Formats: sequence, structure tokens, C-alpha cells
Amino acid sequence: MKPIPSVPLEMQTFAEDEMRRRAQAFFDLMKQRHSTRDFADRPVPLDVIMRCLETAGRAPSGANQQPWHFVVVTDPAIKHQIRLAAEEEERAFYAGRASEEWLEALAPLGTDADKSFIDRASCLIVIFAQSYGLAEDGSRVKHYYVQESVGIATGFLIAALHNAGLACLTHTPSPMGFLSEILHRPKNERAYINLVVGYPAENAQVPLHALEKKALSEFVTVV
Ligand code: IYR
Repeated sequence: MKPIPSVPLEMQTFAEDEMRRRAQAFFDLMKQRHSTRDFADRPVPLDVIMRCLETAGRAPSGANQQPWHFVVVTDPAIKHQIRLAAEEEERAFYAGRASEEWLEALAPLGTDADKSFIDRASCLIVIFAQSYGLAEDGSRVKHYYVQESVGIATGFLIAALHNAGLACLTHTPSPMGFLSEILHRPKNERAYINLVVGYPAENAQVPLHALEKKALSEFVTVV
């Protein structure tokens, strides 16, 4: 590698037993994470959301271009506007746009075109992927591995929210163009996921189907 300006990597490492303990503790935390549609009607502290977003912003990205933008929506009127637009797309989806095969795959989750959880949840974090960057002079800057980068940042965000005790739902109405319009996003950005965030309702439910996780041996090969 060519010499480049650099600083020492500052990260903690651990003795093996401590590694095992920490790996287990993080797994125990993350295995309690499930998407839910049952949110409490209770505002979440914005500074907590901001710290979780700061964590998302630490995700690795193609050429460190950080091709993401997050819009936090707490305004009930804008949430409602998003709900209505999402429900319009979802009605078309459930009434014929989705293939029979897709609807069959969704059946165990019990989803439908009702997106009232968007009104109830404290906030939406609408995640946008920047297909390309815009330089100061308005010219286009090519971005690399945009989907991968934004996916990783979204994963960091979901883990950070769960760690803080907040529930979320990765809502992906299709198409999502209405989110760019309602939130006035520039043309280099595409809505990626509408992350619905809040405290879980006291009686929040998770479909049994969601507990059926593959065993390690089914999804890992060691060579
Ligand atoms: N976007 C629709 C359908 C949907 C699709 C998948 I893949 C899911 O895992 C869940 C729902 C909706 O939000 O209802």
C-alpha cells in the first residue's frame, strides 16, 4: 500500500474469555430484536435518536463516501401525510401489484394495507440513498457500493435503536417516490427504507413466524 496520512487505530481488544462473554452478551441483546407494528403513543427523546444516527454514520461505506441521508419525522401532520401516501401504494400492492407468490410469503406476517402504526409511532427515520453525490458546483460525483453502504448503516441504526430500548419496523412501501416529494429531497437521493421508530406498545406482538430463525449450521459454512 502507498503511504498515506494516517493515525493509530484506537480500538479495544479482549482476552478470549472476555471476547466470549461480550459476543454472548451482544447476541443475547440482539436476539430480542424483532420488528413490531405495535407502537406506544409516547414521544421518544430526540437526543437518543440523534446518538443512534451518529452510530449509523460510523458505518463503513464505499470509498468512505457515506452516501446516505436520514430524515427524522416527528411532526404528526407530516407523518399522517406519509401514512396516507403509503396506504395508497399498499392498497394497490395488496390488490394486485404483488404476485401471488409474494402475497403467500407475506401471509404468515399478517400484513395488509393498514399503516396506522405510522401515526402512532413517535417518529419516522426515512433513510435515503444518494445514488450520486453533488459537488459544490452542482456537478455529479460517482458513488460506489451505494446499496451495500446504506444497508450497513441501516443495520447499525437498527442495532443502536434496539440497544437503547426502542422498537422499529423496516417499512418499505413500493414505490417510495412519495417520500422524496413529501420530504423535499434532492434528485440524487432515493428513499431506501422508512424506519418506523418508537417505544413498543405494552402488549406489542411479534408474529410467531418471526421467531423461526435459521440455525447457525444452516447459514454458515466454515472452510
Ligand atoms: N410493503 C408492503 C409489503 C411487505 C413486503 C415485505 I418483503 C415485508 O417483509 C412486509 C411487507 C407492506 O409494508 O405491507
